[in-house]
Amino acid sequence: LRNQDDGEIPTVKTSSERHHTSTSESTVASRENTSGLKPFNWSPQWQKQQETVRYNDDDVPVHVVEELDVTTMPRDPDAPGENGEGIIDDDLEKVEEAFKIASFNQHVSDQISIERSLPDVRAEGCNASLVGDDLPTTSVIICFCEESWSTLLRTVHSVINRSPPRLIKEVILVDDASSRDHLKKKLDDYMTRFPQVKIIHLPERAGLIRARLRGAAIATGEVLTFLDSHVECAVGWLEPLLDRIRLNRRAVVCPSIDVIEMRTFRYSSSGHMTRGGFDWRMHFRWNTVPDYEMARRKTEKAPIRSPTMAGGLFSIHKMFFEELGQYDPGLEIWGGENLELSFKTWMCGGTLEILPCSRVGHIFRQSQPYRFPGGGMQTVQRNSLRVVQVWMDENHRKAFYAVNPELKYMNISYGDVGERRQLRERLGCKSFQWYLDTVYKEMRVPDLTFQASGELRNLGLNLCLDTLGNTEGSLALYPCHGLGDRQSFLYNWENHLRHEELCLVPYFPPPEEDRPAELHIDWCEGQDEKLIWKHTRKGKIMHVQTSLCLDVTDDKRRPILTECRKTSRTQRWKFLKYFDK
Ligand code: LR7
Ligand code: MN
Repeated sequence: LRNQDDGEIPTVKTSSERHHTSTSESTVASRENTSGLKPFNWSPQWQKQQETVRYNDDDVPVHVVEELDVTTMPRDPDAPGENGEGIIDDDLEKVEEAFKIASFNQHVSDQISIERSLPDVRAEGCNASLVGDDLPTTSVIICFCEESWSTLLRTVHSVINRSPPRLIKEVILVDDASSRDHLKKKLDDYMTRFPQVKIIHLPERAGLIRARLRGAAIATGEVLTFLDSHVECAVGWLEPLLDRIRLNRRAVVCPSIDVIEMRTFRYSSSGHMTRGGFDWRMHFRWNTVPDYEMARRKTEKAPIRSPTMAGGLFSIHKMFFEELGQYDPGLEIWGGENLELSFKTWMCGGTLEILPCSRVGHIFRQSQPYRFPGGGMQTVQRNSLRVVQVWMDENHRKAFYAVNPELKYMNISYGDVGERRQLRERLGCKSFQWYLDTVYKEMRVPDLTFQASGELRNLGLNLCLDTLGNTEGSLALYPCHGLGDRQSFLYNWENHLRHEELCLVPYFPPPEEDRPAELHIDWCEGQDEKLIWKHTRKGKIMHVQTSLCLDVTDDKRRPILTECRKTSRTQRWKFLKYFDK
């Protein structure tokens, strides 16, 4: 793998062996001997595709897959869910039950064909794009734990129906010790209709990271393509991914992840304007593609360089995956592995891109149908710590701990990272600062001069301020859990109270409602005066503009602002950690 395809990515692979006198098109059948391609058409009939071979300016054969219009099918186009339509489910009891089982509306999913049609939401020009006729083969690896029947089947069917068969070396299903009956013999029996599907049932829960490693270990394709178990691959999804890797074997590529709405199962485009980032709590974030990256790209369909990937859906050359040391096998259950792979891809000689021509829908949900044996937040934090310890430089590690002081106090054991650090050394990877400067220029390393940070405890009630996960609107009081996250706040030298990049501001209900001012979380911009708080040694937190003090409602549930009193138990607050200037 080394010494190949380094440096700038070529646009088209040149070949001197091929000589053709014209750039005319012909069907595969008449060119079969020169192209090595066979026409392929696969079920179901409404997705029949025609393949033609064309020659580019360098006279290199490239093929283009021309899909029939997948939105017009011989079956009933008004059937539920077709063309990615959603269903409004009125049976609220069933919906509630479905959410309990699956964390999404399984009841609606069960009403939709497992081979439903989808709208074509690719960027402009994608359907006429050319890809090489010597694409590498891929093994598609899908890990699952307690997945619903209809969504798992829809995932597998969409892979098989919408991928050229010759490119799919195999589909590997890794069952991460699920307990549900339909994921055992019933699944094995069902899948016998697809000779290319292999199933591994893990006897013990491995977590998605080690489950993927198990799948990768038996994969025989040149490229590994990972998918979540509740996705729908759209027409033409695979060829662009494999083509980027054909051109550069250190390219790691993600499809654009469209949204399958968890309540209605409506498929909707996520557009062509987002890429992956992260924040200093080590949470993955979607960001708008910044101007410098927009300027570098010449067309809407051009690959988007992305600092990070969401984690679930991507293709990587098997050799590059191995060169990078695969995933850290010390990562448990869920989380962190997406940032690990993103950081090292960039820092150790690769590129990470999102392709607007490759579309895969994913069901985004708010909770999980499986258990976290070691606790959800604890597991994710431990994983994040391993990634931080290995891939960040000294000053970034400091920044990380400053923003997350709880993690220092909790003294989480993240295990031995010596081997992973050696890997970074051995590969001669670039620094974390290089990575930020080169591919994530808009990312700021936090200014470490806070006055205070960590949980904000009400001393009168011994409860902590909590965002409840809200990114705007009201806050709450909750028993202190000491895990940081939603209970983690910063007080900087500008006298702003912050949670991540958001600010705490007073909210005044309309006067006729006759309620006290509340504490809300909101964007920081353009509010100036409104953002200033004064935190005294005695524990008061006073909003300077209004001279009101941070207090708590009588039912002890919500933070409010009241007249400052000389002695008041509930107006006393304390941060976890205080700093000198
Ligand atoms: O112990 C487990 N074993 C598993 O096999 C836990 C999970 N899994 C499976 C699970 O059945 C699913 O297929 O792993 C997959 C991912 O878990 P999800 O779907 O419950 O979580 P998610 O979609 O929020 O996960 C996102 O973040 C994860 C961090 O570890 C992984 O990187 C997921 O692959 C990733 N999913 C995506 O990137 C899809 C887009 C979502 C976003 C943003
Ligand atoms: Mn998922």
